[in-house]
Amino acid sequence: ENVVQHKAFLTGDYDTSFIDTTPELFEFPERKDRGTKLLNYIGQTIVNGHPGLPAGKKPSFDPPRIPNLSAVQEPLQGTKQILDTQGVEGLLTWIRSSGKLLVTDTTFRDAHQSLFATRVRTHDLLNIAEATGKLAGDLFSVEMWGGATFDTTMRFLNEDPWERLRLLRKRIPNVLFQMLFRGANAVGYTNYPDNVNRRFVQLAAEAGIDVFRIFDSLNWIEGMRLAIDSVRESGKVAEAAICYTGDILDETRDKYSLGYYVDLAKQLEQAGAHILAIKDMAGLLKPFAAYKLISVLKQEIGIPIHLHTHDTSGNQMSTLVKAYEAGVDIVDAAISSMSGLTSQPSLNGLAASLQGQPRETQLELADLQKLSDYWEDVRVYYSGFESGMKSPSSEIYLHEMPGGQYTNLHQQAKGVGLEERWEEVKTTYATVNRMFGDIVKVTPSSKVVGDMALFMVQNQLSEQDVYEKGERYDFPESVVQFFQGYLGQPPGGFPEKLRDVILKGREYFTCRPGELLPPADFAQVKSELAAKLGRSVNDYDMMSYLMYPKVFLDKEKMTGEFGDISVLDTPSFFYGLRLGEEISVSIEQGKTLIVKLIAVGPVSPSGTKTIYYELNGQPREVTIRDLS
Ligand code: 3PY
Ligand code: ZN
Repeated sequence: ENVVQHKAFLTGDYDTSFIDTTPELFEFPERKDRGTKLLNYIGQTIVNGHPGLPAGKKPSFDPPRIPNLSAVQEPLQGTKQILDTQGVEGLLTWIRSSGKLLVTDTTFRDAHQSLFATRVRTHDLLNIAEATGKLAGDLFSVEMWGGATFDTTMRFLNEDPWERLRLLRKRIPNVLFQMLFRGANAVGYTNYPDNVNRRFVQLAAEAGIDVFRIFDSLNWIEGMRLAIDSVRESGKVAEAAICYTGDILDETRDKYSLGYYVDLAKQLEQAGAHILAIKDMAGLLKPFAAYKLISVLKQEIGIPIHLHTHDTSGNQMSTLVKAYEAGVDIVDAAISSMSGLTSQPSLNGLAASLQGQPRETQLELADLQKLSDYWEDVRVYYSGFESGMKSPSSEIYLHEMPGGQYTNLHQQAKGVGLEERWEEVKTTYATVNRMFGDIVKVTPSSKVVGDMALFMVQNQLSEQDVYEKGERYDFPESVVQFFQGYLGQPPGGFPEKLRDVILKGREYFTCRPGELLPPADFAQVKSELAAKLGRSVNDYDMMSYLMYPKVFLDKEKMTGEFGDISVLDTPSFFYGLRLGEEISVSIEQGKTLIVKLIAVGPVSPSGTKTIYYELNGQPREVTIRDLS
């Protein structure tokens, strides 16, 4: 509120001292600037493009089909109400007696993480959120947070991950929200101090997460206990995961045997897990192996079992069906137009497969189709981030790369000029796994394997070269830290010869990294951050900063420069505007900007271009540096 809007001013109820005693009335904050900031962002995107996408080539897109929801009955009642009214034990009892195969929809998280490098914007999630809650209200949960989303929302989309969570929660009041939590690595790539992880869980629970899928990237149970306890303390559901790798049916490969997984599952149950997840992040769990594993687990443990897989091989619908036969309680799937390949198997397909069976899903095919229509339309906005994979690939059994990593590593390889050598990167990935002693590969251990593979390809190093000439090379920081023990301990320990080559005399440890990390001083971090940003900060900001200090500060800087760009539609966000194109941007409730691109000037001698617009009918121009 500034002076001209002040009630006292409007009613003439003031004397001149009012002006001296109320200086804040003369602060005209950035509001008057919001239009210019947005024009700058659009101009910047037109001239220099969005990272990873070509500049100046905005394709034509039809508006997405958003389902009409007038026939849906309110109020909505779903698993969220069961948890909120009956608590975790009530929910577990309900799971056991529901009489149907329960389904988690991963479309909002793992599907796009795995298909196009986690680039889906909150804007596109919000447009289908209400329909998801209403048309798929019988879902067990919606996986919509965690994993790589925390990083990418800030790094690539200039969004606040917490805001995404809050906004979705408002629109989907009836279905449990689920996140992927990397144990001691929270939502990052490294271990964080214990008090940071504990606080993260509390904040996520407060902001709307109900089910925490907790895993450790080396299946090291010591790395998971603190997260399990924190989730239990927050009154939410602790779903602890065994990460599946190898092949329990292959008797020549006995490191990850049936016995290994059963033992791990029992330990997790004892550690307090409410639900056991089988996290098959690379899609290696073959149909008959799933049948065997789940049949045995059903006998050996008492908690419900939730199966997660990726369909890279094309085999995983069969895996879900065999898991169903073995009595699995909950499975993950993605809306059909966002399913398959490195993503999850099709939710629509699964619902159809089980129609008429004793534990059919009770999800309506016609309703799921409407959700799929929407995503079919929206997916094309992101095609620049897809890997180009066109068909299922059994190569996954050779390189064992997690679905969630495939497109990300592909982007990373492209970024360092190795696009042409992608095939080599994949085979080297398998070599590195063998060199590391055959480890579980899932974030962040998978990133270490990926970093080492890229390093070897870039430096033309064979396995032999690493042992023979390794002392001449500084290996990537992530690889060094891995061998020091910062991600925990792999089953069977580290290969010593390679550790010596990598560490070059540096120390390593075998205790839990959290024991070595001093606790964060939250009050101090907050005041430091407030000073850096010149504004007050809350615990959510603090947590984003603790997870990703540089990424968070860069995001804040971008916001300072361009304002809130999450309000833009996705094609305009990625490609700017075409000449003559007009868009309407709702910047807040009841406030809309109409932006039209009139002309783009030539490059000036100083290397800038002038962009001519109409903003709400008024001519405006901005000057943008051409970085090409
Ligand atoms: C993540 O940690 O982001 C994953 O999806 C691992 O599978
Ligand atoms: Zn996954």
